[in-house]
Amino acid sequence: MTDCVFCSIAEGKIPAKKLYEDEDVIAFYDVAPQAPIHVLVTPKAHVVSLNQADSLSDHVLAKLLRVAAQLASELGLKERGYRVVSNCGVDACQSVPHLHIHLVGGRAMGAELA
Ligand code: DGP
Repeated sequence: MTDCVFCSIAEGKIPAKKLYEDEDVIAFYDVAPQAPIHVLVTPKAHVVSLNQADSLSDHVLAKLLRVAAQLASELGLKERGYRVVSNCGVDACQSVPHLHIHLVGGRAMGAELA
């Protein structure tokens, strides 16, 4: 999609520190990290948010979580733990309208989710 920052990253038009890529999914470091490790996992297909989950196959939706878990392990987060979040819409402060999962770790977080 034109003018979508994550589509541009997936197409290689905007640089990003990529950690994983296959035909469906790409993962890269967040440009404004909120923790020592802050990675975004996103489908290559343009889907605005989880509100459009039906536009993606179960295979791709599952892969987003699988890749997040795999990267958490590779980045050494498995033992201490990590948080996986997907902001959806205005009340959740979603700022990039392309579905993505935040993988955040490397520090202790509060018990509250918001
Ligand atoms: P959200 O607020 O949930 O939509 O999160 C969007 C995240 O995307 C935010 O943490 C910052 C990150 N981000 C925005 N633009 C870029 C970019 O051009 N490159 C990278 N790597 N991350 C970006």
